[in-house]
Amino acid sequence: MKIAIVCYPTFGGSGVVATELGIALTEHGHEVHFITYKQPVRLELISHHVHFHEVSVNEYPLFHYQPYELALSSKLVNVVKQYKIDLLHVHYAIPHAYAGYMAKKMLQAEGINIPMVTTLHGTDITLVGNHPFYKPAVTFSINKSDVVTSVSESLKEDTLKLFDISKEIIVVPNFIDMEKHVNPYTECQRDLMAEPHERIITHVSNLRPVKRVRDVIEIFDRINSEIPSRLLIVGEGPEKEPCERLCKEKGLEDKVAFLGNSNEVNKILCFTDLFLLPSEKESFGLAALEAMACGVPVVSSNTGGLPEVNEDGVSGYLSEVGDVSDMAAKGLSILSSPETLKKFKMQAKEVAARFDTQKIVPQYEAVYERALQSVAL
Ligand code: GMT
Repeated sequence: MKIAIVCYPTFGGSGVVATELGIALTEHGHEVHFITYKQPVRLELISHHVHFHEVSVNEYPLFHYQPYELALSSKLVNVVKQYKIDLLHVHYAIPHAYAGYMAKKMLQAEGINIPMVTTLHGTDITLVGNHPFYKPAVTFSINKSDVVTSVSESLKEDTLKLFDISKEIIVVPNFIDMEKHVNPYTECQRDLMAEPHERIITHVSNLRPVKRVRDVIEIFDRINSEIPSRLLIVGEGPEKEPCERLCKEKGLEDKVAFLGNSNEVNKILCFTDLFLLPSEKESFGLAALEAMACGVPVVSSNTGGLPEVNEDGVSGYLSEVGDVSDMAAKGLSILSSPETLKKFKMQAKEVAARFDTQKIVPQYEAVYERALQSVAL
């Protein structure tokens, strides 16, 4: 099948899922065309089955806002025609589903009937998409997609609650390539990051307010006062500066390292003992799954889809959003002895294996078959 994938190319869960999906699809013999404004960060163009088409928007003084959706839908039309694409898969409703639908209609006018699959990732529904500025366009483009998927049961429920949806929503969870995470429990190069008696705690996100990174520091502070530890914060975003200030106020500067955006997250997770994800909202929590696949237990909030991935008492623990004392107590119980930690590390990996690429990618292929059938009718 020839599939065009539209996504956000930068650091962020939806772009990562779209890129990893595209790569996995090529391994299943499909030809994949990424259409976006920049080469996706995890994409290496090493296979002739992978193509990247850049969408560029020329600056024009008349435009106060550059019309990206227009450029994207025109690019989609051209790529579909030139490469004889069979199917569009757009990740993130805004503006991708909207631009995809426009492309579909333009192609239809030329006698080309192409199905569009829309995958909802979370913030396109729970944070941005339901703002009155966007809601009618988001509702319209979801209802006009040939097949709609969401990354968790929780996001499906939120979508049905927040929008007037007439379309069935199929849940296809985030996934992880377990083969890439085969390292058994190992100390890796932890001596670069911590003293032998210290535990290593990690948080990875785009450091936006929704991630509650200040809670991460509060939880760490409580754990560190009982078990000497180090905190590694990976990612860039608006919460970085306030968090650096908070660390200073608490006298934790020497204990907390802000590592910025990193392509070496797996290496960092390899020597991590505990992962914290206390988010306000989280439709799935790909970062938690990546940690678990590396054998790192997770203490997270119980919001959104997190209970679907982080099994309470097995791969880690869940707490109410904002309950930093409870999260610290649960973190301490995991770190309390080497035996308990080892048990949670093993269990985290076992739970992650439920979301292996090999199990989830065929679900997307089944969705594609369904979408193709829907336009053939
Ligand atoms: O929250 C992020 O880090 C980025 C965001 C995005 O839109 O790229 O991630 C969303 O999609 C991921 C992939 O499906 C999910 O695993 C994340 O839970 C989701 N983020 C939120 O719902 C806040």
